[in-house]
Amino acid sequence: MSDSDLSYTNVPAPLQCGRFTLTFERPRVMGILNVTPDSFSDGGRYVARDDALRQAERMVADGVDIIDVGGESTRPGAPAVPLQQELERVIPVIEALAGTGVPLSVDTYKPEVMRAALAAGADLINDIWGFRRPGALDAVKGTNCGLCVMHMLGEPQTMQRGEIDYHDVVGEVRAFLEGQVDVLMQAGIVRERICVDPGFGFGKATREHNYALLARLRETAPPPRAGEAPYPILAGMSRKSMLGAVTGRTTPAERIAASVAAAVCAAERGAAIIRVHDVAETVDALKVWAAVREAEDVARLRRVEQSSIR
Ligand code: 9MG
Repeated sequence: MSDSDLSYTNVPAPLQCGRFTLTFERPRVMGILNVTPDSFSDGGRYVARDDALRQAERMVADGVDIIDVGGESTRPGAPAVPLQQELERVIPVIEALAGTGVPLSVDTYKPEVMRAALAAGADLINDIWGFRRPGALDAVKGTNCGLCVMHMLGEPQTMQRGEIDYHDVVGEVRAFLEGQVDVLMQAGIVRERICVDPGFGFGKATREHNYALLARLRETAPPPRAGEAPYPILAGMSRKSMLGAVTGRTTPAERIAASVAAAVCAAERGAAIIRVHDVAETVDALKVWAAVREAEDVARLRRVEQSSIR
């Protein structure tokens, strides 16, 4: 049975993404490539360009579908990085990876970095601010890159300091994403270029908000119009504190098993793209998940065949 024979309900719409069109008969794995000395879980091991490239090669060998390059940590409380420094970290890595045949994403909210990254060969802009900052929309408007619109309450420097309050976290995240997708479409960006993200950990209390969002992941996306496929949802929970909150693991690097479990939960709930540090482990786990789905499909087809014979 091929991917296209599978009767998964609600396969997300394909994502136009620069040089690529990503389809979602199965969830795609986005590997995190932090080119920062203070990244929250790999401790800056891949600061040097060559190390970053080696890490990217490893991810490709492990079956990654997209590589997300970031030059500023989004860890709670992490300092902002000056523009020039972010450009110096990220652009040489994108240039070097542009020939790998893997779609390249850039994790940035700065319009200047977006423009330079697209010129260097990036295919997708992953903006934790959801293209709300001045100039962000203009930087991507006239291009063909994919856009990841993420929900965030507050900002990375302060988001876990203040009171985090939602009346209905899933409804409020969806309303924000719906509004922001509308803004993008009013600016002339077609829906085929857009994926959405509830922003796990970004202004959410560790347990109740994050797990409500995961449990009801499909409901976090703007509802598609009649006859349209759902928006692709990106889910990023890898090594985050929401996993520490239930496992008691205080060190991010100890949260690999929990991250893989979260990835499988997200796949089961319709995630199109899963952003992870641990590519090999996640790819294996999703293969097992997909084999179960395929066996369910076979059983379903058999039931249909038998009922039509009777
Ligand atoms: C950069 N970054 C860190 N966490 C993330 C998440 O959950 N989603 C997206 N899109 N980007 C993230």
